[in-house]
Amino acid sequence: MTFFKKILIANRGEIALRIIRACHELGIKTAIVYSDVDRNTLPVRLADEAICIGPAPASQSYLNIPAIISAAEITDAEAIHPGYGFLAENPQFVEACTASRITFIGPSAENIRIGGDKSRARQIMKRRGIPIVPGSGAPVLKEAEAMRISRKIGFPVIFKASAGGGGKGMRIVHEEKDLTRMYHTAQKEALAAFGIGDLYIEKYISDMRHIEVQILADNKGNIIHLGERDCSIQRRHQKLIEEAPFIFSDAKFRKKIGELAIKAAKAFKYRNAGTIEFILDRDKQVYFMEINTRIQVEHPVTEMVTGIDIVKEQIKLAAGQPLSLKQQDVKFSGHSMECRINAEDPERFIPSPGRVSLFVPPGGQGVRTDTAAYSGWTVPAHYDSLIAKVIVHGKDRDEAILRMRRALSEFIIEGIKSTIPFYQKVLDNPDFISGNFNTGFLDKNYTTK
Ligand code: MV4
Repeated sequence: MTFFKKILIANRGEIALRIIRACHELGIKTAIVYSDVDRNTLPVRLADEAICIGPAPASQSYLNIPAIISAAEITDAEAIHPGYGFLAENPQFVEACTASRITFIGPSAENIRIGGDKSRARQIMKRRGIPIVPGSGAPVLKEAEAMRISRKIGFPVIFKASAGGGGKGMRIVHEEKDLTRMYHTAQKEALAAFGIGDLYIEKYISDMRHIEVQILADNKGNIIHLGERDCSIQRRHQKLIEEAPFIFSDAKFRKKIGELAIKAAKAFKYRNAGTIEFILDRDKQVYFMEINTRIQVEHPVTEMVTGIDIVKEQIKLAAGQPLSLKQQDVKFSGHSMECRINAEDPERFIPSPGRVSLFVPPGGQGVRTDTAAYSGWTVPAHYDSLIAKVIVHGKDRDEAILRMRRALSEFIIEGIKSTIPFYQKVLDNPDFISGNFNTGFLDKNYTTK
């Protein structure tokens, strides 16, 4: 069993620390890159080596491919873990790693390209007989064509950016008279955000639930799934609460959606860890939505219910090891939930960077807090405002909710604002408690505009 001797981590914050922990438990040395403002951070302190790669703006540090490749060469790292965000889904970065004989811990450049071309991913799924929401078969390049397809599938429809993400270039079109305006604004927005204005069309599914399946694939094409997560509690296309399993799941549902996810991953010739996202409609019909080609923020809820360390698995798979588990070895136990704690105003979600004068994360039975924050640390304004993930595990969903309330109530963060009070409200909402929610839940119940 030879994995790697040293891995370079091309990320920051809680995920950088998460990766360091996996490496050290595997006996692998770690090197990390950091920007000027991240000098006094826990990942920099806990990695075996750290290299400053530039000033705070990500474009000059965490997105600087030559600087990161040089850091791997200087430290003799054999592999790079990109975490999530930054370069994690940049196929050119994967190719730069390969050109320098460095292993990218993640999927192939081609996997990432397909993941980033949502219209094409849909077409591949359709050809393989995986259900997709009715809509366009290719990017819709003319307004007249958008009208023809929308009339055919029936309003309301939703325009989505082929290169999409984060809801940019997404528009719901309720009636024919809105189409022209929506088509052009969506196209403009997509072009500005991604440099590609291509749109595709789907039938708009009201009250959809966002259900996704974690998969693991080795380099020989063996693929297993680690069950589903419900990520329907979103605000402006940012997931805020995730849980596993889906409250209305059972062995039959899990087998069905899990096998669909594996079939989808096989169609993409997928490698390493990934996620297949599905739309679930009110009749519990599942439709492929997109594929995420990275370790995700919410991966811990799956770890809590399966006992599998997904980051360690990523490393072993990238080293060419065959999958160590068979599907029947994956056992599910209890219920897990994650709240993403941001350094933001809990009412208006406005970023609240600054010095954290006191930071005491929750603990105790069934509580895991993934964070790189500490008392005295300063949250920089330059990056995403996620500062901690509180993840709980309980024997069932009710126990997980009680435990999450208990954990949040003991979490002390002073000096900056955090979104903890927002979660405390949601955890008391009867519809949240009963599982009676969908992706429209936050917009309906909370003035989050
Ligand atoms: C949809 C949808 C309804 N029908 N797709 C996709 C990404 C995720 N963040 C939101 N997405 C949606 N995809 C179909 N076919 C509804 C959403 C959606 C949404 C769309 C526009 C504005 C706000 C939204 C809030 C939640 C879900």
